[in-house]
Amino acid sequence: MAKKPTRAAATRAPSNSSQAGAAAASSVTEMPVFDAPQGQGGETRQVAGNGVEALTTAQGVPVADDQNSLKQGARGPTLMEDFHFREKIFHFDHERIPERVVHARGFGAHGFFELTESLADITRADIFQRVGERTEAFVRFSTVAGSKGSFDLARDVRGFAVKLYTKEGNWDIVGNNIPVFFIQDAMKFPDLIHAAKPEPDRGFPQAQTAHDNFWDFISLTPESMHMVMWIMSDRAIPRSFRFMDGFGVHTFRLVDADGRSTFVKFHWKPKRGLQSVAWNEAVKINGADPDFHRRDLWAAIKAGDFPEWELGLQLFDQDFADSFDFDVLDATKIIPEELVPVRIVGRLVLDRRVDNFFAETEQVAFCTQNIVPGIDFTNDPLLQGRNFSYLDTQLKRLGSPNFTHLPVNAPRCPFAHFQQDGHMAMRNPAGRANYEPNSWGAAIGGPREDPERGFKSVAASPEGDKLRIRPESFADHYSQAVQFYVSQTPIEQKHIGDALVFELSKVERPDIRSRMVSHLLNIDGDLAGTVARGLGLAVPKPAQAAVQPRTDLPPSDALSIVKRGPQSFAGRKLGLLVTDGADAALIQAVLAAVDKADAMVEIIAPRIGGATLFDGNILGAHQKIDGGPSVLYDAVAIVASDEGGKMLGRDAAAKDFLTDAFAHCKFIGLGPGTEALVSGTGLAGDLDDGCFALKEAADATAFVAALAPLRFWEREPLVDLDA
Ligand code: HDE
Repeated sequence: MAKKPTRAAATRAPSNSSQAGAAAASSVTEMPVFDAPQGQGGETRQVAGNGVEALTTAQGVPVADDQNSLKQGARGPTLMEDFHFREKIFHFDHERIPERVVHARGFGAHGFFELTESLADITRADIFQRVGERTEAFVRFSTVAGSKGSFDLARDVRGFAVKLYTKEGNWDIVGNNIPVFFIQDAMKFPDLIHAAKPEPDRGFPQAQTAHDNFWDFISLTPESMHMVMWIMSDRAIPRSFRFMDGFGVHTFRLVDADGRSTFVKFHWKPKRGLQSVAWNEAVKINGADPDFHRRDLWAAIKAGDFPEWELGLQLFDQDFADSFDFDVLDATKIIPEELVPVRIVGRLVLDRRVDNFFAETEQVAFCTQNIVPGIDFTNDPLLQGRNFSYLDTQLKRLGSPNFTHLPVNAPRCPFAHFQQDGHMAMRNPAGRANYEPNSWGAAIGGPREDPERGFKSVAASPEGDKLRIRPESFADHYSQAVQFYVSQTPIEQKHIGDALVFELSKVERPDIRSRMVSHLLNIDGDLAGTVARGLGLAVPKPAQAAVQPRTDLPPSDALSIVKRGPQSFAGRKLGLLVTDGADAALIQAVLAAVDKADAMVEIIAPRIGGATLFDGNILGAHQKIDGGPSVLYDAVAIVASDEGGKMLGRDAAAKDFLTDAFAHCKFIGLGPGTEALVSGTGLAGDLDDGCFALKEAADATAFVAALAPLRFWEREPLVDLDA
């Protein structure tokens, strides 16, 4: 029997009710903003009867009912003529574009580059001429292997891609947080990425290198060994995008007005220092907050704590290149900072979040070949290959050669050319002449070449036969891996060993595990022994090396995270677990000390509504205990009442909060009421110098000052029995 519809059942209150409109107006910054292109109806907004902006179709037709499709009878079929329904579903069906084949998961922000030292004597690049001048920038950080929806704390390289909208065109430095790469020739890139991505028959594992195919490829690719040291180090599990380095990786050239060139390597150095998490912590963060890194960047910018990096340059000439132990065109090698110091010439600040993730972070198109007059490539065969790949991939991903018309990709400087048409062309050249040369005269003839200011390649005279060959000068695969390993502090070396054992323990074929250990023998005998022991393997023979590894390269402090720690808690986050009845004065003192240290705090309480403190005031909570595990914080403190503390001592999530913080070598503040929790976790006899008693308000300042080293690594041998 047909049911008679009632008006109430058939419709929902429109979301643009005046109440919703008022609420939206009070949080304007979170409202979506659509910038309609000029001249396409965007200047004025259609107003609905209740005074708010009218919902329209994409054709601009005002919509009367967005809740129900058009039917023949209340329970009848939907009609083809429902153009609003069809347009809405059609558009939804086509919302996805192919994700990036690598670096699919990323997060971007806007900011600026400011020059602090002029390079006018070295390069004619406009961006490097005038001290104090700012250039708009967009930066996208990423993981490499995982797909778009993967988690942030994968063990992986991080992309660090910077688009600089200079006055002479867009310059992209498409770099990573690690200064070397797995391979020397772009020819091997598809193999490397196939091996790292989920195995093709089963479609897993996602966002991890801990599987047979990856280590099979790597163990057959000795040139990867230097990179293996870096990705097995804590560099591959950064605490935040804000606390990691960036590198241009390849050697580039800076070119002056006379065409003279200087070699250059680009470095981004974080103002807040380097920091990483522990592996066991990374695994748990991925469950607790898969968006940990993007949320961190979003929150820091929102709070006005703008992430900042210094731009550093290693500049050198042909004589240095000729005398250097390795080939400067080999992207598996660094130039130690002790050999060529990093000269700081500017700063990069990220001060604006994206308005729309898709429009900006997803559609931004970085291309290594986006360089500007005054910058040039070298013959690094990895870079040369990349120069083909990036333009090609944008066509696939964004679907049209007109991706430069998208606001995030468009130059900010004036531009003029004769390129036209194509899918989604938004601005074709005006006028009659769309070719060159033409004789229509300056006014309507369109743009002309500029031999003075235009981009010129460095004049080079390549010599030799046409060959498919790897140069002899690329043959040393181990020496810099040794140098990296000996530059690490003991705790960092231990983490490298742990990471190798973990990764290789997920490899099913013992011969692959063994082949990797045979490479490690060319890097460090103790490391190889530790890994073999951890895997339960007999130590194999060392791998045959094309060039005998050197052990005389001096350690470089710049390669260690711990040696470059910030010695400050600024920009970090304390997790403060409180219960009802807790000491309000002590809590206020901790909050004030954290604020003074330029750091952040999150309150965790048994209920998200907050805790009623001893003085009767309610302290709002950011997280409920199981929503705010200690892995999300750099350090933790707990302040409870006797009653609340007893409850914590019985609560599994509260016990995890403390035991994890302890296991991850965090500094811990233990306020009143925490005895039951400490004994409930069995840690009473283990508390060490990284644990601080917070008895009264006066203790808060000393506690927060003590957080500066970020971790109490001395604890690790006690909590990790492999140590
Ligand atoms: Fe990339 N890389 N890459 N890469 N790469 C891409 O371009 C490629 C390499 C890097 O946030 C792709 O737009 C080849 C080194 C970053 O949008 C693709 C080779 C370094 C990003 C591509 C390399 C990088 C990419 C996929 C070997 C550090 C993300 C989507 C020759 C210096 C940019 C895209 C963003 C992205 C190709 C090696 C950094 C397919 C062929 C070395 C940060 O074009």
